[in-house]
Amino acid sequence: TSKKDYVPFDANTRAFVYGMQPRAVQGMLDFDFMCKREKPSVACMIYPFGGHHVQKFYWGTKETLLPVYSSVAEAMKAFPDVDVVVNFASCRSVYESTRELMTYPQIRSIAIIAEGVPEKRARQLLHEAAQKNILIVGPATVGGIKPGCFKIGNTGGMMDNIVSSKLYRAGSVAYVSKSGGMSNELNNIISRSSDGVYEGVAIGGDRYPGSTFVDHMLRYERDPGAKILVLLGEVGGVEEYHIAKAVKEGVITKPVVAWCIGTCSTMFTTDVQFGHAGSFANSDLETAAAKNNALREAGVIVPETFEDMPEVLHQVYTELVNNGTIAAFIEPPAPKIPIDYAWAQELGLIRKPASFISTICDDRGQELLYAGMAISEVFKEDIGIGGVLSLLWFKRRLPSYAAKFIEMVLMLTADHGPAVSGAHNTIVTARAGKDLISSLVAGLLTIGDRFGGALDGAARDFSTAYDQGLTPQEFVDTMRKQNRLILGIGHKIKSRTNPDLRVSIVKDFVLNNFPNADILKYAIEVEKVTTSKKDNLILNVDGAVGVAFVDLLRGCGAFSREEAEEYIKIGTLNGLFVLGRSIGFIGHYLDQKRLKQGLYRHPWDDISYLTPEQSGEDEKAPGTSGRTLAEG
Ligand code: Q5B
Repeated sequence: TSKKDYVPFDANTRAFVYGMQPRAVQGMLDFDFMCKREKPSVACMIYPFGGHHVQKFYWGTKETLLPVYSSVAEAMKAFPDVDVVVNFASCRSVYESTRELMTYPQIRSIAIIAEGVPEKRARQLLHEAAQKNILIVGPATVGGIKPGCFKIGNTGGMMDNIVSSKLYRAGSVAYVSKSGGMSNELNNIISRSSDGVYEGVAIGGDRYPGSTFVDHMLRYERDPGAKILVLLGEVGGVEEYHIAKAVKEGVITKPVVAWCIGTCSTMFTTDVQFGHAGSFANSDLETAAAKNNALREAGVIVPETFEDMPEVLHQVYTELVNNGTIAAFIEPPAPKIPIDYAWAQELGLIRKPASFISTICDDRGQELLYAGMAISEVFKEDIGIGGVLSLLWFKRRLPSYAAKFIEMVLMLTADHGPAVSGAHNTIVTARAGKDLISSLVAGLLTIGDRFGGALDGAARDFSTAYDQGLTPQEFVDTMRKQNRLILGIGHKIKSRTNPDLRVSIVKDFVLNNFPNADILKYAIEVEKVTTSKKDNLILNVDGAVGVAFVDLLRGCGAFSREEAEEYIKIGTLNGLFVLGRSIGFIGHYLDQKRLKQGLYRHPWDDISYLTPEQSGEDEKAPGTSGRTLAEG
């Protein structure tokens, strides 16, 4: 490219991001937008898994798509203008990926973010990069930033931080430090004590960084945009001495303000390893104090303490403004940054009407809450499935007899053999090769007024008749006049002489445990009327559970009368049958699969074919009687 060799990044720099790092990419794009770049600095991501695809990002308030290539070769071919790579590969794969990247002559700079890269590997990479004249920043670095131009990965932190340090426009101070945290501190100090950062690089905390303090300081020396150089060194290593030498020998002529942190290490009675791998003094020479002295002696401006650094920097800056080295500066207005919705919400800056309301369960906190009850409490108090259902259906704890009744209903309705409509459909569906959910749903979809879904209707009709003061006989007569079946009455196989013991269990429990069983008692009287007409017109399981639940809702003290009516109206009670019978349907599904039953086909001889009479001699299917509707 036509770039000067001391300028690795400018306002036209385009980069590859190696690794799936959408947050870092979004941070880079937000920075670009804030700097009023025309094109995003990220050309594409390279991610070896998942094939070639695109990912959506914000460009300001609008959205844009960035490609993701699964190979370096494809990315290089698609974007020959890219000369920087931000390599997020892990310490395990970064060696191979960096070496591969370096085989492409278009690449001039690579930032290696990974921590824990083996020193031997790091040194091999440096050697190869030096031969190819490629600038390596890192390993173990957040990267670097060129205000108004380009930002490597997550450098500079959140957007509000970038704005407060004015990194959206160039200043005159170029710095080099080791880590992201130290760089952030410098961004802040420099923006307050001068016209701001011109460029900043964190070389990384490892013992063998890809580029060193002096490499960058020499670049800054040659770059006319950098007027003041800042070095933030640290205990460990001898890199800072190279700066001292360069200043002493006049290789660096621009004012250098420097400080080595870690001067407190002498206060410890034992040797101290600070956060970075390289921040350990192997000899007195490597202590921060010794390096600060050497820098001072060489002519570098070294404050008395780190706290004095802003003041010292400000003095240097003012001198350069006064002598005309730095032009007077008019601060442009800070750009407006679109902030992510989630972040704005967290900061309490915006509000939005929710699309959904939920009042039964909350999974947002550390612990799941069922109607306000922590899941650990659910188990500590051993509230059982009846208690859980009370919380999730009725948003309250019910008396223990009520919870027990609910459990009892689920157990009673769990199954009634393979012949009932729902189980039959589940079995047929399972045998057609369908999965559990399809087979279960096929069974559940048969639940309705006639089969298993008469609970709500029974609850409604019996309680209404009772409330209206109709005698059982009047109720039966009224229903007959209206040509309506009484929901909850009648059974295909159960009768007075073949009683349904499930119903007896319900009756016994309710009559012995509920404070009030008015509606159940009323239904038992109705049953006497209907069975006097026909033996199978008994109070069936749907009816018994339905009316008993009205007694529960009305009498347990946990509901107002309006609430009790509403639960019946909104169709709560059929849910008990649906839930209970799901246990059985799943059982039937598993049974069929275990038995490896093949496709079911209903036998012809079990179907009366009463088709319209045809003219001529029709071919009859084998095994059919061939009788027609006309023949009777
Ligand atoms: N008649 C249940 O009918 C059944 C009458 C009636 C007045 C009535 C029928 C019915 C209401 C709905 C209901 C829940 C279809 C049932 C359940 C779960 C299950 C199932 C299992 C399990 C049975 C013959 C004569 C006719 C009718 C009259 C019948 N019901 N009159 N009110 N309710 N009930 N469903 O035996 O004069 O001859 O014309 O719809 O509560 O689903 O185990 O199988 O756990 O899985 O086929 O227990 O009663 O009688 O329809 O031929 O009627 O009785 O008008 O009179 P059937 P039909 P007429 S429990």
